Amino acid sequence: MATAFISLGSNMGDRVAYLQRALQALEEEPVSLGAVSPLYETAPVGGPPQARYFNACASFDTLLPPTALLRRLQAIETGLGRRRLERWGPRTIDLDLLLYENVIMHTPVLELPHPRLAERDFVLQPLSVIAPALRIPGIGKSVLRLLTARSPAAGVKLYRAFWYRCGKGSG
Ligand code: A4P
Ligand code: MG
Repeated sequence: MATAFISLGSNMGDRVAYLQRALQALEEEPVSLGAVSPLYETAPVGGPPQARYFNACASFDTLLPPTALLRRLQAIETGLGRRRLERWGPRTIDLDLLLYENVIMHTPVLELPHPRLAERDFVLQPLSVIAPALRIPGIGKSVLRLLTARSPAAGVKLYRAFWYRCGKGSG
């Protein structure tokens, strides 16, 4: 089993519902969901002028190797109406693979850890709640250290602490 972390984002339509449906779809995959972070409302970073995002992170255990896992995440995005029109543009759902164990890889389809993880408050803030001591391979610093080294997380506002049932059989 390998432990993986993903980030979830949505800034179109019923954003909370898209994030919830993405986690439900993930639970239908061969994965065992671990922790789900609180939900944050965040100012868009990069791309064209666009609506605010909801962002969260989640961890799970899986037997899927990294590239197969990315393909499953992309299939979930497609199933939830994601259309890739422009980079960093608005989206119903974005599922990024942040970390997969301590794997470091750079291929045209998959980079691990996610290359922009350490510079994004909308990733570091939720990740710091579920895995503050997690060390980022290649950088060698913990999530909490990366977050606190940045100026106070601007544009990242707690929206809801509990928004998805955590663990199987709990509701
Ligand atoms: N790819 C490579 N490595 C990975 C990885 N670790 N996880 C490739 C996921 N994908 C990875 O992704 C483009 C390509 O990256 C894929 O074909 C995949 O093979 P995409 O999801 O099709 O397009 P994208 O999301 O627009 O691009 P990208 O580069 O993933 O953008 P980011 O960095 O995810 O940024 N502002 C706020 N507040 N909240 C957000 O969630 N998200 C973005 C997207 C911009 N601004 C945001 C947010
Ligand atoms: Mg993406």
